Amino acid sequence: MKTGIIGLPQVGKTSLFKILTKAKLDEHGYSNSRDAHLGVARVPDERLDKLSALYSPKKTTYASVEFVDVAAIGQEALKDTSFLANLRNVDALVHVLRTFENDSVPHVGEIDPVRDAKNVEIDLMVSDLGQIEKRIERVEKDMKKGKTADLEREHALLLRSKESIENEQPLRELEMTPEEKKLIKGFMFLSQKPILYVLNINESTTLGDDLDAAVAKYKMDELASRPNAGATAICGKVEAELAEMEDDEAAEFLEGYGLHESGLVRLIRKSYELLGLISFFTAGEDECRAWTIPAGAKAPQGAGAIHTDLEHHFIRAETIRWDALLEAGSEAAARSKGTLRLEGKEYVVRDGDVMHIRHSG
Ligand SMILES: Nc1nc2c(ncn2[C@@H]2O[C@H](COP(=O)(O)OP(=O)(O)O)[C@@H](O)[C@H]2O)c(=O)[nH]1
Ligand SMILES: [Mg+2]
Repeated sequence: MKTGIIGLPQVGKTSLFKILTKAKLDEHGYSNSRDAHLGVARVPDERLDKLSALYSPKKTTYASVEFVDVAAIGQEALKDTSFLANLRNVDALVHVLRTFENDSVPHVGEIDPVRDAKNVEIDLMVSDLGQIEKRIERVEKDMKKGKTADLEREHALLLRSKESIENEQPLRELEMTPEEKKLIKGFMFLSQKPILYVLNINESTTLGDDLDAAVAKYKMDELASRPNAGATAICGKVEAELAEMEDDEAAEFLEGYGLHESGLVRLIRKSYELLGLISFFTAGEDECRAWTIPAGAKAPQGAGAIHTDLEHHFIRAETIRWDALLEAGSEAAARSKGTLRLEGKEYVVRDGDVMHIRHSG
């Protein structure tokens, strides 16, 4: 999964990127550059930590998410082909919105994340509209030479997309059949990408409550409730401090703010929800590992995430929920308790399953 971090200038995009990916970027030379930063974030997962404690494997492998930190969004940037290419390539957008106050960091006008969200959305839509209009022209030319069912289908869908944008409705809100989605996929429209709004809020002594309240406080609920959208909050400043700490110290630090988990954990979980992704685990003495699959995937498809051969030669999966395994204390104990099940090809994998794939060949 690849996520693009977008937003207006000076809202905390690069700070968030650095925290997520623990990247040590050169302080100098990124703020005005159009070059995108690429980094990989480990998906924190307490369930995997606990499985790892049980197995003491040689290696623990977390799921990962790729993040791209692009330059600030604006009409100018959206005309830049390399900027656009970087952004089109992502599966989802994290839109950082500023609500933190800091007089030394300039911001356009009053703090108003709904306004900022809408303005950036318009930029995304304008970029898509240009592309749509160009393509419509092309398709109409081709249709004059000879109509085909394919051309007509594409034409109709492009007109519908155009109308949607003209009504200020981003493409992620447009209902499409799976066939239509496939047809339009190649354009990688920006306003079609699922979006997670991330409010970057002020530091406070009641941060736990403030984070929970932020989405409603800044009236982001309406935008967040739209199709393929979500919202969460972080405090970039506190997260930056957390990122520098060892686990024990971090836990204590979080407690001091009335928090039980870091904002990043929540942010990544929300991204998974938004994209309809879940995790399952494989566990053994060599490796304990998290795998990411789409919700609704059946066991063979899950096996395919590990290796395509496992999908083709799938027979059954020995399956148990992560917490049931921990409760039993070992696979053998779980087997005798009957909590370790054998699931077949039609089994829909659930978030938190631990699986052993049995295969032929
Ligand atoms: N007070 C405060 N300042 C922040 C926070 N996040 C970022 N900043 C500051 O805002 C400035 C811009 O941050 P940066 O991440 O470079 O923003 P970008 O332009 O969106 O990439 C920097 O000086 C940061 O130190 C925050 O949560 N609180
Ligand atoms: Mg930046």
